[in-house]
Amino acid sequence: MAESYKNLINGKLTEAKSGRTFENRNPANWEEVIAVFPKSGKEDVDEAVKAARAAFEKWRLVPAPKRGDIMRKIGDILVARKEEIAREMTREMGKVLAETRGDVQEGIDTAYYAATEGRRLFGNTVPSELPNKFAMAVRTPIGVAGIITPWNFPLAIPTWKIFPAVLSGNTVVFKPATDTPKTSATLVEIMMEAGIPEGVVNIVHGGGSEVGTAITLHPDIDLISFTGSSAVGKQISRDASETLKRVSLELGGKNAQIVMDDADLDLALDGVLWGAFGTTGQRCTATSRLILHEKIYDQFLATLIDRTKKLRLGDGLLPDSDVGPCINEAQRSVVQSYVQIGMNEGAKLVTGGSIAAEGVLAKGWFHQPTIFADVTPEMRIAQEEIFGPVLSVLRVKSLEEGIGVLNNTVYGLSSSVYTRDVNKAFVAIRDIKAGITYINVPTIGAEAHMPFGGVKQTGNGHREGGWTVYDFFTEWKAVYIDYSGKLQRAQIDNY
Ligand code: UN1
Repeated sequence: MAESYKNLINGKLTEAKSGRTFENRNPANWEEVIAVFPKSGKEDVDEAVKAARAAFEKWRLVPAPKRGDIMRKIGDILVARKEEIAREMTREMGKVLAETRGDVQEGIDTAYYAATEGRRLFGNTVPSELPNKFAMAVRTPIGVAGIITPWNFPLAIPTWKIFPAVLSGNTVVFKPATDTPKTSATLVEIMMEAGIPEGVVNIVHGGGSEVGTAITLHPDIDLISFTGSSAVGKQISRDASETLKRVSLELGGKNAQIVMDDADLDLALDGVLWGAFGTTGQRCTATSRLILHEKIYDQFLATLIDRTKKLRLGDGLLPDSDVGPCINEAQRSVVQSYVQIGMNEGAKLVTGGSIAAEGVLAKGWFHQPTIFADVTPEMRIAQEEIFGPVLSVLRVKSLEEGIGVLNNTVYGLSSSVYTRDVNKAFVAIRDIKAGITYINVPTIGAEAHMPFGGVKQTGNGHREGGWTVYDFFTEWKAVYIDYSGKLQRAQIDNY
């Protein structure tokens, strides 16, 4: 019998009111049921919001350094349980063990950053224009945050959102992805063990159209932080506008790596292999396009094809697997449909292109690492996010043309340029339209203490990570204190 999980609302384990459940399965071996979770609905969200709202009135008054102490403890527990959580995460979503360890590490880094932020949460003091008057701006908690997260970083992304939300004094209703509910349940369990009070973090499992929509429309939720597809992000934005919620959206990408003719080509090769096929291409920062200078195009492509063919597909728990499965059958079908689109558009399929179902691979949702060459900028495989192990290769004559091609999508999350020419590097940093630009580094691998997010249709202008995410989870309050003992009229009595 598979393990059975519940929601956690106001510190109590509760079934979905409907009594319905859903299963969570291993994408590398679909026969393996990992656990059963409640399929919740609006009525469960209502309970969670009530609990979070009541808890907010106490939690907002806890000194931030004290909230930070709990964050430190969460970090310590994550350190102690890192290996166990990583193994469970690989079973749950398929990426290889080195990567799930990295995912947990990103959560640890975020916890320790939040711990220290409890002793900062800096505001500003500024001079008043009037004598004997003091002016300052302080950060205040906002209220109840709805947190809706994807399956590709089942621990790291929830921590990016929940830790700063809670450290800032907000309370949380958390809906994790239905493909990865177990890692999320473990995270919440750890938060409780570390001393997060009942009601401050509530987890409600279930689908986007039921739980997600109920969160987004709920009048008593003040802000929404969402990472996922652009289509869902746009819907959330529309729904949240009904109650004028503050919304942070982290959506799609069509990230590119440019390789110039002066680059260290071995380094660039390692970079694109990792960026394109790490996490089976299922990162919003994944390298989906490779833009090669014409002088190195043929040589680089040949070596890339060779190295890609050597990547070993397999269960991420096995030490010799390089690339795990797609998350589920539907996602693998999306990948397959883009392979068909690429062929119909006249791009040249140079390796991969099929599902991988030899031997034990037949048990899971594996797809061969796939490369299309001779892709042109207007093709759909150069424009649309695929979220799988498919790389489109384009040819350019100069850095300027490369940057133009790189910028020519509706997205703007991550970008990368390989060059040894410092002048070219700085031109690229200036002219690339993206939230993240790497020089001689692949498009993946952002660090937890730096701003994370994108421009254009990748998001709506907010940033996660580092100090910047605290701007989203706090509200500025301007405070004036007049100690002159008389009425002083600003803009009037002093001019
Ligand atoms: C994502 O793909 O949604 O920068 C997040 C990276 C990781 C985070 C990716 N640290 O690739």
